[in-house]
Amino acid sequence: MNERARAETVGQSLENSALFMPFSMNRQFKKAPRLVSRAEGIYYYTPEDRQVIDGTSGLWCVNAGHCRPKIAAGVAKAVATLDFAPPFQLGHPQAFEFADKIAALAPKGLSKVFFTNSGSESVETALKLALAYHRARGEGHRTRLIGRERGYHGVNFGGTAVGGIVGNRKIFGALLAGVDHIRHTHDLERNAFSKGEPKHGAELADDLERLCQLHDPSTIAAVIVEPVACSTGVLVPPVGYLKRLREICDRHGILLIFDEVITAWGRLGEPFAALRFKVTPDLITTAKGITNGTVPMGAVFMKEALYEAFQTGPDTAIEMPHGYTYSAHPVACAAGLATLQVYQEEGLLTRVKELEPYWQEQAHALKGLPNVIDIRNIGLIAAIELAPRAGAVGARGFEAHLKAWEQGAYVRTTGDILALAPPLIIEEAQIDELFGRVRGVLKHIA
Ligand code: PXG
Repeated sequence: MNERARAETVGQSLENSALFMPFSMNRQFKKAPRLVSRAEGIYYYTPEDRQVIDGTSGLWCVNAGHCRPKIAAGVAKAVATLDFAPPFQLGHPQAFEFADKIAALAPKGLSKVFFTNSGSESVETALKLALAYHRARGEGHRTRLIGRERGYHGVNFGGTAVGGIVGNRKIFGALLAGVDHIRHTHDLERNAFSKGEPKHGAELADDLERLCQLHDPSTIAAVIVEPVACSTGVLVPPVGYLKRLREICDRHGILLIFDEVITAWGRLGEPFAALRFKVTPDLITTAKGITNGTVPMGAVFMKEALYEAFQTGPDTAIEMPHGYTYSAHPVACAAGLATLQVYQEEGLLTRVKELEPYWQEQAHALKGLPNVIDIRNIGLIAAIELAPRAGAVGARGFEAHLKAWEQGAYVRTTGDILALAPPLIIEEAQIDELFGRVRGVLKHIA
């Protein structure tokens, strides 16, 4: 049976499926499903065994490539040895080992780690820690949380509130009180076709100063931004922008949180984007690549001073009434430790430094194709922005997504922006293969 015929058969059987798919067009998908049944290296395989190049590392998480035997073995061993251990008032050795190992990779000073199960939970944890930290130091009046337009910080209430993607916010009511947003940095007029950090826009960081004047800085607890805003379509920070945000936060005693759910774990050629941009936040949230996407896990890194601020009551007091049943889950810790071993043995946390010039060149070689209004890149990430069709924003982008799938490339799209971020093990010839397929798609999209 050819793939189309098979898909139709599967489609019929999925149309009444119980599954409510997340962030998906359920009706469209169930009519014409796109399914994968196995994966290896940088490729997915459909149930018909058609090979599809994974242009987005799953959902920006499979940094070491798919189905790595060492990670599979680590996970299998953990499941059979210690399937679960309560993380409250009890521990298991791998939780401590993993925390110490990843803290050693974090920017200097971010020496303590709190485990969660996802990026969304990491964000909630970081926001709560920020509020509790100020309170512990007698600054309980710092209750405001500041995000940025077009930011994505997961889907729980705090993350949705500080997030700045309108479609993700508008149907969920009032969200959190006391949240405000600084302006986003996307500026095609001045920065289209930038390679790496765009030249213009450092001054947009001063929008934080504006909010400080509006609300009074003493009311602001924390600012959260993605160093590179990926979900919204890859917004690379302008030169000097992050440094300027840091300075404003320092001036006013505001905590700076970098949401590195995507940008950590080698994506930008360093273990964390903070190291690449040489700007140190007070907290870092992460997830995804921490276990190469195999087992759900997230983490929040914090400066020693945050941890210390909570260690003031009697020894018999619980310092932080926060945590999850599955914080530091033994299977996730095993996946994380095995992932880290693979990252380190293969130099993946810094490999992108070597790949980036070639990646950049190939991405920008798509300039001039129909409807391409911008190409931008940093690390092993690239975005191709297409002009929207009149009266149908997103239609061209979604068509590109579908066509790419047909042509053997899995590519994420958000609106009319294609985002590419393959596994960090990709070779130059495979970069050619990926861009070759994308080129084929763009040539044929009206
Ligand atoms: N923060 C950031 C910066 C993220 O990118 C989250 C928080 C939430 O993580 P969880 O693990 O709760 O999903 C994310 C997640 C996409 C895409 O295609 C991006 C994410 C998730 C799904 C799709 O851009 N980022």
